[in-house]
Amino acid sequence: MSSVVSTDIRGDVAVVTIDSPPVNAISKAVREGVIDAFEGLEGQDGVRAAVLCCAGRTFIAGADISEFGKEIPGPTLHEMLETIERSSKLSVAAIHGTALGGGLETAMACNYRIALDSARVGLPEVHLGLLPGAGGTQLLPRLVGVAPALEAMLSGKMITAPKAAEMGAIDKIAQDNLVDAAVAFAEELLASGAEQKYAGDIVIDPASVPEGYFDQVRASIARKSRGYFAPEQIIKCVEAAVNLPYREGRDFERDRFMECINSPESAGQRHIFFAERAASKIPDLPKDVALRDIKKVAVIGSGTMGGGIAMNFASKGIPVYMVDVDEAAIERGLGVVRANYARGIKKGRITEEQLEQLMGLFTPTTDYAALADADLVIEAVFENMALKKEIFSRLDAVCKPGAILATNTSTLDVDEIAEATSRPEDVLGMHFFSPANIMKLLEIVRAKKTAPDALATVMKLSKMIGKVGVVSGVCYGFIGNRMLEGYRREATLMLLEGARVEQIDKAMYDFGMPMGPFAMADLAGVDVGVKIRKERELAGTLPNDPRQGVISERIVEMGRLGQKSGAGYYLYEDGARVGTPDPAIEAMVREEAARLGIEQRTIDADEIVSRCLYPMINIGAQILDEGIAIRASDIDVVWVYGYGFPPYRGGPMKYADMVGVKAVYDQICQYRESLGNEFGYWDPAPYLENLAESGGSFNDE
Ligand code: HSC
Ligand code: NAD
Repeated sequence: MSSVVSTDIRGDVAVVTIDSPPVNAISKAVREGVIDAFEGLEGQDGVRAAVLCCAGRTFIAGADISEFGKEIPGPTLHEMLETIERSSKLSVAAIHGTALGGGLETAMACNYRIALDSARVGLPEVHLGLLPGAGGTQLLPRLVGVAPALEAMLSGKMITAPKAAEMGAIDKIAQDNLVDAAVAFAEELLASGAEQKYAGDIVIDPASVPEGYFDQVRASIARKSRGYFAPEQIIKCVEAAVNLPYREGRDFERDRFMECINSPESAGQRHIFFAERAASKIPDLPKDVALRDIKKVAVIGSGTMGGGIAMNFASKGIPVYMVDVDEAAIERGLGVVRANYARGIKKGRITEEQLEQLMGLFTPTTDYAALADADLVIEAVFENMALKKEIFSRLDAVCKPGAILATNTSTLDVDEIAEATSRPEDVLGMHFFSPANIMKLLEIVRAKKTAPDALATVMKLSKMIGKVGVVSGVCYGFIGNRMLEGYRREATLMLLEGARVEQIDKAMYDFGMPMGPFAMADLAGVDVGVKIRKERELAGTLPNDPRQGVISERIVEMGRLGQKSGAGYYLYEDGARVGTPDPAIEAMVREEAARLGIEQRTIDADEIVSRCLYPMINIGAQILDEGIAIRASDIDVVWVYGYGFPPYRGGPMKYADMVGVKAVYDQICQYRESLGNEFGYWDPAPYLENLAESGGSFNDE
C-alpha cells in the first residue's frame, strides 16, 4: 500500500490519485506508488480504464527537484511512465492547477488528457538548467508541432489549458468536478471504442520543418541564452524528435538530460530555485503571525523610484496616493507611469480602457492629512536623512495606528529613521531596485524595533506584487549595495593599475554579468556614484584612499555624466545605448595613475574576475558574520534578482562554493600579500576563514 497513491474503482474505471503535498512532485514514493497502482490494475479484468489525477492544489508540478544532484533513489521516472504506457487500461490524465515538467510528461504518457479550464501546463525545465528529460522533447512536438513546442520549452512559459487544447496537447476541457468529468470522459471513450493512442506513435514529417529552421532559432535566442547550457540541448533534442524514431529520440533525450543535470549551470539554477523559496522563511517569525490588511498604499515622492514603486500596487488593483512637493511634480511622475503602462498597449498586454482603469487607481495629493486611511506608506524622496526624518514625523502625526511606514532608502540608517516616529515597530525598509516596476528584488530592511507582523505582512505583500523579498538587517547599503562597493572598488583599482575600461567590462560580461561595472556606472549616472561617495567621505565612513573616486570625479568634471549626457566612461554618440571606448578616458586614467605613482602592468581576464568577485564574496561573508543576511543563499537571491548576476552561476556565494571556499580564501590571502592591504580591503572575514579551515561551503546542498 502506497502512502501517497491510492486507487478507487468506479465501475469499470479506476481512479488513481496521487496525494503528495505540497505540489505532488514525482518523488520516489510517488514513482513507486504509481507503478504499483498501474501494475495492480493488470489483474483486474473488470477495470478497463484508469484516470490519473492528483489531490491538493495541483496536478504533478514536475520531477522532485530535491532528488537531483545525487543518486536518484528507487524506480526511475522513465520506468513509471513506461508502466503507464504499457498498461492494458485506457489511461486518462486529469489535470488541475499546473502540470509542469515531469507532470506534463506523465500526462503525455497517458492515452488522453482532460483539464480544468483554469489549469495550466508547461515544460519549465529550462529555468532549472534542464530539459524535459522524460519524453517531453519528443512528445510535445509530436502533439502540437515543432515550432510551438520548441518555443514552449525554450521559454519555459506556462500555457493555459484552453490554449493547450487548441494546440493539441489537451483533448477535453472541464469546467468543474474534474474527477467526475474525467471518469465520464473515460466511459465515453470506452463506449466509442476509442483506441489507446500514444503520442509517441505520431511521426513528424521532416519536410514539414523549413530548411535552416533550427539555426534560425539558435540565432534568435543567442543573446538571451548566453552562458546557459540547456537551451542548445533542447534544440538538439527537438531536432532528434524530427529525425529519429520515438524510442531513439527518447534515448538521445535521456543522454542530453544527464549532461544537463551534471552541468554546473543547472546546479546554479537549481540552487536559485530553492534559494528563492528559502528567502521567504524567517526563522524567528512565528508561522501563525496575523498579517495586517493592505488595501490602500501611499507613495511619497513621485520621482524615478516612486512612480515605479506605485505601479507595482496599481497593477494588482490596489489604490495608491501619490504625494510630492507640488502638483507639477506629481503630474510629471504620473506622466512617466502612464507612459510606462502605455508601452504595454503597444505590446498588446493591456487595452486603452485598462490603462485608464489603472490610472484611475492613483490619487495625487500634496496634503499629508489625506493619508490617514493608507495601510502602507512608502517614502521615496531624495536620499537625505533630515528630509526623511521630517517626513516620517509628519507621517507619524497623520497615519492611522497600525499603518506600515516604509522607506526606500538605499543607504541611510533605518533605525534612525524609525526613531523619528513614536511607533518604530511599524517602520521598516522596502528597498526596491530600479526600474522598480520591473526588477524582481525587494530588500526588506528589518530595523531593530520592526514588529514581526509588519515584517511578515511586507514579506507576503512582496510575493503578491511579483517580487522576491529578501530580509536584510540595517547596515550601510544593506546586502546588495554594500557588496557592490567591493566590486566597484577593485574595478577602479585595476583601471589605475593598467587595465582598460572596456577590458574590465568585457571580462565581467563574459563571466555572465549583463554589463561590466563601467557600463553600469554610465547607465546609473557617474554623478550619482560620485555624490554618494562624497557623502560617505564627509561622514568619514570610507578609508582615506586617494585612488578611490579619483577617476569618476575627473569624468564628472569633464561634464560626462554617463549615458544621459552622451558620454561617461564611454562615448554614446547619437543616442547610442552601447558605448564606444574613448581614448580621452584612457589617457586621463594613465595620467592619474602616473600622478599617484601606480605601476602599470598587464592584467588578464581571470584576475579581473577574481578581483571583482572575491571582495564581494568576502563582504558577503562579513554580512553573514554580522547577521545582516539570514543565510548565504539570500545573498545569492539579492544578486541574481537585483543586479543580474547570472543564475547559472548560482549567485556570488554559490559561485564561491563552486570554485571552492578554500581556493577563494587562499586567493584573497594572496592578494593581501601581492596588492598590499593598507586599507584592510583584503582582510578575510572570519566567516570565510572558518569555512575555509573547516572545508565547508556557504550553502550545504
Ligand atoms: C522535471 O520535471 C524534470 C523532468 O522533465 C525529467 C526528469 C527525468 C529524470 C530521469 C533522469 C534519467 N520538486 O513555488 P512554491 C516545492 S524538473 C520539489 O512556493 P507556488 C517548493 O520548493 C521540474 N519541490 O509554490 C516549495 O517547498 P517549501 C519541473 C518542489 O504555489 C513548495 O513546493 N517543474 C517542486 O508559488 C511550494 O512551492 C518545475 O520546474 C518540485 N518540482 O508555485 C516546477 N516544485 O514549501 C517548479 C515546487 O518547502 N515549481 N516544490 O519551500 C513551480 O514552478 C512552483 O512551485 C509551482 C507552485 C508553480 C508548482
Ligand atoms: P528622484 O530625485 O527621482 O525623486 C525624488 C522625488 O521626491 C522627487 O519627485 C521630489 O520632488 C520628491 N520630494 C522631495 N522632497 C519631498 C517631500 N518633502 N515630500 C514629497 N516629495 C518630495 O529620486 P529617486 O531616484 O526616485 O530616489 C528616491 C529614493 O529612492 C532615495 O532614497 C534613493 O536613495 C532611493 N533609491 C533610488 C534608486 C535609484 O536607482 N534611483 C534605487 C533604490 C533606491
